[in-house]
Amino acid sequence: MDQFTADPTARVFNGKLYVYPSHDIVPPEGEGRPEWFNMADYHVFSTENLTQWKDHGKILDQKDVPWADSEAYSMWAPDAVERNDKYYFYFPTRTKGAGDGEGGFSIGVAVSNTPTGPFIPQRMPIEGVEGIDPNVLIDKTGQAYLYWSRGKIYGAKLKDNMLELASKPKVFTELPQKGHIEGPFVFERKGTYYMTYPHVANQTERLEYATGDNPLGPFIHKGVIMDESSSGTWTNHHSVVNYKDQWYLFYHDSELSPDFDKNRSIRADSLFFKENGNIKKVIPTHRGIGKSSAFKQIQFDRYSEKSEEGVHIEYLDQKDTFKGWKLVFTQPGAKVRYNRVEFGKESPKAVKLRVNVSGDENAVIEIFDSSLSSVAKLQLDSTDGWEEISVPVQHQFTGTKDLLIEVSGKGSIELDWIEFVK
Ligand code: FUB
Repeated sequence: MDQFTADPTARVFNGKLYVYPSHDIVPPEGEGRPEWFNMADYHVFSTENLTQWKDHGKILDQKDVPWADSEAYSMWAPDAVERNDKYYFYFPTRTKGAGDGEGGFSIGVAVSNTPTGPFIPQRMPIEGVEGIDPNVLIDKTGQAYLYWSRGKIYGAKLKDNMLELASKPKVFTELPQKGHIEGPFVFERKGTYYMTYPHVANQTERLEYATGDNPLGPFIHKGVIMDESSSGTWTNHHSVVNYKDQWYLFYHDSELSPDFDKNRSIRADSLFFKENGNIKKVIPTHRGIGKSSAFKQIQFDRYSEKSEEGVHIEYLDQKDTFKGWKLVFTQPGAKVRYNRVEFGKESPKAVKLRVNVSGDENAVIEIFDSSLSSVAKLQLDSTDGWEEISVPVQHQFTGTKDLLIEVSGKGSIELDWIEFVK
């Protein structure tokens, strides 16, 4: 919520989840390419509970890559893998002298002793590779493969040094040849290799997949992992990761930049397989992943489910979307559910709500738990703008709960967040 992030590659290193995204920016006046993707550097983020994330700061800058055009703002979708206690960061960018036409991208490697850098870039890009969106798979025998895209999807074996190709690039002609295709991400599950990729089958990208018995295919097209975004964002770019026995899909959308789809933000949702190994389609949610602490602000506008009518979300500040959203209730009986709130072992004594109520003499906001017993009830007349109001909770409870908010009253009830108090 404090910078634009896109093309997320999620990886697990030493029990922690790391995300290596692209870093979309608006470039300084007169630099970069107006109305296009602009990225000057990379950050890495980590988490242990999927809710609290740490930004470890910048790990590589276009100015530090000896072979790159240091003014291209083209540090596109990256990947990172670990081998023999070293971390290899793969990234595409424009080569010096490539100009700003189509093409001109090479793929570089930067190496570090830790997942968070500093990453030291190699003097030259990987020989024999032209394109974007690198992805690396290390199979069970220890053989590493590099995948990338350039109109089509390519793959080749990597040498043990992880810096050079060990085989001639192969084009996966069995993948769609019509409609733009890019962003390969390959993973293995129960002996099956899943080749996943964004593809423009209609107007914008959707995430599709194919499977095979071998990392270099052939792959058989299986279906769609995620449909085109309802926001109209032209790109989607993803990765799939297993963390603590649950599969997740990391992807992006331009929800924090509704008027410019080249400033994107990472999202994540749980991913499930069918008995036969096929992937169940992932429907994007606002709620995302992880448990939210009951004792920190719970952004109910990132709901799991809501009534079709009588409640919607709006930005708190249209001019500064990083401030987030609010719920706006406009009809009595409207409901919003927020799953997986963690109370731990200690029951709260009260709940604080940040609300803005107008045009009402008798507004009621009631919070229920998963068994539909009332947790707290706030009755109030109109507020003086935004106010933080506390009410006692009505019974003792602990553990993980799904919460439901229901309102009644005739005016407009806006809710920013709720937070329980011990
Ligand atoms: O982020 C720039 C490019 O947009 C990526 O490399 C593509 O996969 C698409 O997401």
